Amino acid sequence: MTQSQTVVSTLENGVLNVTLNRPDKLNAFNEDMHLALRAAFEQATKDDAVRAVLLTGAGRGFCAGQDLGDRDPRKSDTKPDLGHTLDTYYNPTLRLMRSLEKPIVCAVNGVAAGAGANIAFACDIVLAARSAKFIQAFSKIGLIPDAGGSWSLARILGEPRAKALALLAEPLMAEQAESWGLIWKAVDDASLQDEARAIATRLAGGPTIGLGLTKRLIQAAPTQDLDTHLDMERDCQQTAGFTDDYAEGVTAFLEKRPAVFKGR
Ligand code: LHQ
Repeated sequence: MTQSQTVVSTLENGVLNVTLNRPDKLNAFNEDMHLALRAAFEQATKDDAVRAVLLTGAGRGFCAGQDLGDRDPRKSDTKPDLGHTLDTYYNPTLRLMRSLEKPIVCAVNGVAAGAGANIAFACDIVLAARSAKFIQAFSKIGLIPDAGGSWSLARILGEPRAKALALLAEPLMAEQAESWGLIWKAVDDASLQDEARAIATRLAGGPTIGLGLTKRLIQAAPTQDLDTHLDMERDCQQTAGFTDDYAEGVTAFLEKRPAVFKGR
């Protein structure tokens, strides 16, 4: 199915394939693309047939952040309210991605700049083509890293690397991003889509509720103490234990056969 030309989405084997599709602009965000990407994550949230998401970009780039052609200061007498832009476009999508209790795999097929890089870092398992690079381009135009970037960079990398990347806006190659723990894996360009699809398909055939609860726990861990977290693990394990997929997983183990999970 396709809701928009700027984001193409299709459902295949439980995987919602979501492709940013403005290749002549390196998939920079215009209003239509913002709304279409959000709609895709809304579908992923509501539709039980979606059990994993695979996000990538069409053409040679992943996403170059906000379309700066839409923001030409020479064509406006008033200063823009970028806080409103974040409230209206980026932040709802980021919140949907983080609260979606299904895995999001990201295949970074080429340059990821500005908000484009930070959308990738909000995904759960990020693979990048070896030739891809990540650029916190914001400081070049007087802005701060948005789309969750100042949060995820500080959390994942710590202050020294987060600050240098954000203040200098120098490109970070995929292999360096992997060695810093910012992404899961850098892979050969030619095998990126196959490797990412294999991971997404495997996750879509997994115990969706257990995977979603695992995502919730790992995201909650940095902001709570161990006691609180142990209680949360208890509650999530209780929920997981009530699923058909848990019964199937154990039965399959005892019967020495592969489990067939239904996502419930
Ligand atoms: C683009 C863009 C682009 C339009 C490439 N826009 N056309 C911002 C403002 C408001 C609200 C809140 O949030 C934000 C968040 C942000 O994302 S700020 C950061 C915005 N992004 C950037 O500053 C990155 C700008 N792009 C670049 O620095 C380069 O294009 C990169 C390094 C991404 C790629 O460089 P190249 O591989 O050399 O490609 P290119 O520069 O030749 O770009 C190819 C085409 O894509 C070109 O169009 P053309 O018609 O000349 O072929 C670019 O103008 C266009 N393009 N990024 N963000």
